[in-house]
Amino acid sequence: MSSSRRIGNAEIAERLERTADLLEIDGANAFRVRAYRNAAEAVAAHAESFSAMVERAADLTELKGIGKDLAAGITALVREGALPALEELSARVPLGLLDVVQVQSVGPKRAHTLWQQRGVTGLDDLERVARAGRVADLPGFGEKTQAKILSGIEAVRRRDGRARLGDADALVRPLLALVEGAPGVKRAGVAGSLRRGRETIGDVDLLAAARDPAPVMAALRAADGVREVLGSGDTKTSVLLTGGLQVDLRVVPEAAYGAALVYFTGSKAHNVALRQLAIERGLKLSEYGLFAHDDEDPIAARDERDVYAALELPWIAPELREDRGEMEAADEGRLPELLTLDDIRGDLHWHTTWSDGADDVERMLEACAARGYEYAAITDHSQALRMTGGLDAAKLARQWEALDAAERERGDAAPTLLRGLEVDILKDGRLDLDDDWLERLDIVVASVHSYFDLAQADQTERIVRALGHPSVNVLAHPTGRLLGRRDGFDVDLDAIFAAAAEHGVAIECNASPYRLDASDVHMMRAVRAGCTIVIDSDAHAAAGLDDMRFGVLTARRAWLGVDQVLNAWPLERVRAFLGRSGR
Ligand code: DGT
Ligand code: CA
Ligand code: CA
Ligand code: ZN
Repeated sequence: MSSSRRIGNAEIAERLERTADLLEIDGANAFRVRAYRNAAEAVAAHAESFSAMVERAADLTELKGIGKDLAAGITALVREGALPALEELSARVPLGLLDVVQVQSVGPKRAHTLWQQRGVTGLDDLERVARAGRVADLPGFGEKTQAKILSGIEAVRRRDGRARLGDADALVRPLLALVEGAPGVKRAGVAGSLRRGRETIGDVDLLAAARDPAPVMAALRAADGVREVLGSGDTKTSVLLTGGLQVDLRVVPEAAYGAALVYFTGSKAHNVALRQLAIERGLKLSEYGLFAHDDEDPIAARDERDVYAALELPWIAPELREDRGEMEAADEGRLPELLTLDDIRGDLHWHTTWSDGADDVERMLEACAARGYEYAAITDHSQALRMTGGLDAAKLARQWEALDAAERERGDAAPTLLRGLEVDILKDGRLDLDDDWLERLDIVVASVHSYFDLAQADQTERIVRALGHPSVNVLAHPTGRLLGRRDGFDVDLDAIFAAAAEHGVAIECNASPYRLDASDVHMMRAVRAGCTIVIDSDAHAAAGLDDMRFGVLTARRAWLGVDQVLNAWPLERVRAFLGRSGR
């Protein structure tokens, strides 16, 4: 019986290629791999449709590169819609490894090693073990390869859709420095969604002020990491970076920089509202400036503040420019005083080598001190997360002995160390540690790391039950989403926020750019429900503490100020919130 849909040569070739990839990852004989690759090439290059050839029972082995086994396989694929060798391999070799071999500097051989020796079955696994430093020590890998693999994973992920805020930010910093340093540049900055701090970025918008745009455009075109120049003229240059992210650069005269910055920062909805207001005031707003009717010279254009002021508005922070009521608030003089990174006094969620962190307690505390923190809470994983080396009571007791020693060593040096644990919420809502230990902790961060696919009612009940436990202080990453990879689990967030408010549990804004969870809109709902927010880096290494700024950006997008954010408070007030005066 022939399958209803006739399979094309390109698709047959693709299946053969995939079979070759899986064979190679599986560690198969090189000749067999080669045979599949040759066949794929032969099929792709062949003029007549293989489906038609099978239908008229042509002898496929007469074609160069196709032996008896392959001919049988292709015939089965055309007739049954499945290639037997591929079916057999797919049942055995994790298909996620096909993504893993896309990562720069991982070929099939290395994928095989990662799979067999580290249990890697996809990009997520690969990232986890690489971040934990467990790739470098594999034979033939090393630190350099591990670092390359980590950036390669980003590149593979970015290929589809929007980039994460953190990735776009990291890629753009050197480009912005280049633009700022280009001949004749008076001012330069980031605009668009990246300036507004959105959690994902469609493309990056850069703006520069210079009389002569040519050398500025040239600097971007020649930048490291530019794969392709999509277009380049006097006012705009667009390039594609190696990972697939697009960057648009506009160059304007210095006298119009402010108006252009307003325009290209957006959002579109905010711009529309601004233009409408200008019309009501008898003015005209464009990317060139704010004009009185028929005048050639603008009333305001040089600075953003001038443009807003001429519209009789205070300057509106970019994070608020989403048409979520900021125009009315500005008009009525009730814009919030937004949180800044400087307001942050401590980080209450990070990991060490006691579970899956890369740095030890001393190193993490030093890094917290370097960021000027007054307090910091160690929060390694609890035992349920076995692959992280999570802590049970016995291991926690050992950790505390080590912390005692560390504290004796440090004396009164800032930051004050709070003893915490990131305790798993079990399937039924119980916590992954005995009550007597939970009570002794300074801070209990509760989170879901398992059973993501419970029905909404069950998931909600499970979390609400955990929030009702008297020792819980924080609900970490409340939806469990991973940006660009995994949606949050199905849960009634308003019920969760109500329970959190009732029990005095803070809702976390997990600042990792992979999570940003709670999101800006979720935080708005949480605060409206009466919850306190805590912004945590969830760092798994010292450098990860810097993710705090992405959390602050996201909190600003939620209109938050110092008063709503636990870790912007002095230690005494934090302790009062945690309901513990010390052990
Ligand atoms: P993205 O790139 O999807 O993450 O989001 P944006 O906001 O960066 O959007 P993008 O890159 O298309 O445009 C940058 C800004 O330029 C946008 O926020 C507002 C402004 N803009 C672009 N096109 C228009 C338009 O057709 N009308 C108005 N009013 N503004 C526009
Ligand atoms: Ca953009
Ligand atoms: Ca753009
Ligand atoms: Zn964590």
